[in-house]
Amino acid sequence: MPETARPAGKPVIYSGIQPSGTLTIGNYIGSLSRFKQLEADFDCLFCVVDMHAITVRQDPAQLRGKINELAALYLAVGLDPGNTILYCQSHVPAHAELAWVLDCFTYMGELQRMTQFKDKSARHEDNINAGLFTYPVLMAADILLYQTSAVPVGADQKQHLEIARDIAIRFNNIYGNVFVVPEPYIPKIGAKILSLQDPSRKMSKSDPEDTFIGMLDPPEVIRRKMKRAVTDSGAEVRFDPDGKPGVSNLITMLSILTGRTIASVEGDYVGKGYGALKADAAEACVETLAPIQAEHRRWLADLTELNRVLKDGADRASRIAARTMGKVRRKVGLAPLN
Ligand code: ATP
Ligand code: LTN
Repeated sequence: MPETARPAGKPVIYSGIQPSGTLTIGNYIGSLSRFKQLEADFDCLFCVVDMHAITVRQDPAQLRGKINELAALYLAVGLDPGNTILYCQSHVPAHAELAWVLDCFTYMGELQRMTQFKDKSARHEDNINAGLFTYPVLMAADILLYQTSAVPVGADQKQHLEIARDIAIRFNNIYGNVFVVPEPYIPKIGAKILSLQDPSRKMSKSDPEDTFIGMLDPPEVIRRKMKRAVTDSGAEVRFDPDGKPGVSNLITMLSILTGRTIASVEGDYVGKGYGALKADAAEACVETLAPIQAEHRRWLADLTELNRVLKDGADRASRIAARTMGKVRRKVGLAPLN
């Protein structure tokens, strides 16, 4: 029988988010909001990638809190843990195990080209550690362990997806059909929501507070941050990402959060100023986030149930991961476990 990389079934979707801060509206638009729609047609695994988060120094107590906070947010957007596998990366040691093997199939030169490594090493000059450098290999292991077909992420992760594909193809060329080669699944609009204070950069949860709308921000904070968002010179509300990046960023958010086209949103502001756009963008965030925040509070009030969900997810993920790991061990020639 020819060897296939995965058993027949629905295609697998995999994604991860770092518990490195409070999720932003950028994380929501670029990733989290899309997960629920995928649940029906795919076998989904969503992960709290806590091992990735420690590539930057974290306060241990705070990190533990952020892990619960993120797990509760995954659930608060409506993911069904009876169907989707929701778990914490460090609960499944196969991630670290496969990452080591894949390290031996990844070249220094490939990792040196990663823009996230360059960015993060510039921002954390005192802690340019080896984990920050091999971060994309751990991400490749996350994805390849589960024979993933598609990975929903924001545009910033495109380069990491390419390296995951290159590693999978390289490994398969040597050992046969071991891994499914994953495809990136990046939204056409909203793949890169920009910082409210510096629209030349993406919105990021590890940046200062006033640069992002947090998914857990109360309404008055959202309104204040939006009011202070940097807009562009001139007064006309027009969608022009190169000439008017700040205004275009607000139009994009408003369009996605209200389910309207960019052109129709733009049309509403003929003859109106930036103030009206900011106020409406703030209200769209408030309205989108209110029910999620309520669900989030409910999940955090029941940590026993939250931990049960994560434990069940880790057990299910471990069983799938063990199949891939067994095959990898055999193919590479590591000592058999018997
Ligand atoms: P950090 O600042 O700690 O690196 P981050 O805000 O970049 O965090 P991640 O945990 O790295 O967030 O990313 C989670 C998901 O959100 C990924 O799929 C990523 O591509 C997506 N994402 C992150 N920032 C944005 C953004 N500004 N716009 C759209 N999608 C985004
Ligand atoms: N590197 C990603 C987070 C991440 C991920 C993954 C995303 C870790 N493992 C696997 C998709 C699939 C980030 O920084 N956003």
